[in-house]
Amino acid sequence: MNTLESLSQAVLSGRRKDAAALTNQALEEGIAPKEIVDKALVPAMGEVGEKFKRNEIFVPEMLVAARAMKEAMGILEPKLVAAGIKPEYTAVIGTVQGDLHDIGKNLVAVMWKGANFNVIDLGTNVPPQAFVDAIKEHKPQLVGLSALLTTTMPAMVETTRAIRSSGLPPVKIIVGGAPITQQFADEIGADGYAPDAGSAVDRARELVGAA
Ligand code: B1M
Repeated sequence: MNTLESLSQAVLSGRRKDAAALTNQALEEGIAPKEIVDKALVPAMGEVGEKFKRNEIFVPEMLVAARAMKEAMGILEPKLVAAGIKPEYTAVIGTVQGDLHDIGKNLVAVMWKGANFNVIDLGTNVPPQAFVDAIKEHKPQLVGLSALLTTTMPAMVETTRAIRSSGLPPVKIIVGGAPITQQFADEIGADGYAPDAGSAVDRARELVGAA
């Protein structure tokens, strides 16, 4: 197994220290930081998403894999920035107003980062106007709204409405969270829905035209 394959395996199985050591080893071998991201980290997180979708792994395994990826990215990010390499797509994500649940939203954010999106995470209890302001500032291709409470589903409607009527250039909206369905997404005029963090990567890539 070469270094990139070993790094992929380390991320997949959540071995944080190995992920850091193998990232440094790959750099020492002269492998470009972008190649490490594209050939080891992104495929590893892609596989994590697939396994999660198939219920072969669960939230804890996903979190340790994400932590290992973060460790590797911590080493690579300064080098990517220095080389002027930025992710091609930007996504803004947040849990809608009134809702404090963030575990699922954080998983989606980390999977999007793993798919090499620049992710602006607005946190929880995010008012519609804060999404609009973030779109103005960061010019994302994609906005992700998460809600875990049936009582905060209307905030998703408000937020979608605020974004659509803001006069800003069109942006794709993807929604998710335990009470959200494809039917609800269609009703509120969202562009996409994903039932889990793995599918959220597939939908995101489709919506920005990267799939
Ligand atoms: Co709350 N809570 N909670 N809670 N909580 C639920 C959601 C609930 C179902 C529990 C229950 O009653 N059985 C219930 C909602 C009922 C309803 O609305 N029908 C509930 C309630 C009522 C409440 C409070 C009102 C309780 C109270 O105070 N009386 C209160 C509300 C606070 C508020 O938000 N204003 C509350 C508070 C809390 C805690 C703070 C204690 C804590 C949250 C901690 C945190 O998030 N930092 C909490 C928790 C942990 C839960 C449960 C137990 C777990 C939620 C979770 O993290 N799941 C939950 C019951 C349950 O689900 N068993 C419950 C794991 C997570 C990985 O899944 O978030 O679904 P999930 O995310 C998935 C997908 O949904 C999807 O991908 C993720 C990964 O696969 N997804 C997206 C999520 N966002 C997405 C976005 C996308 C795409 C996919 O695109 C952008």
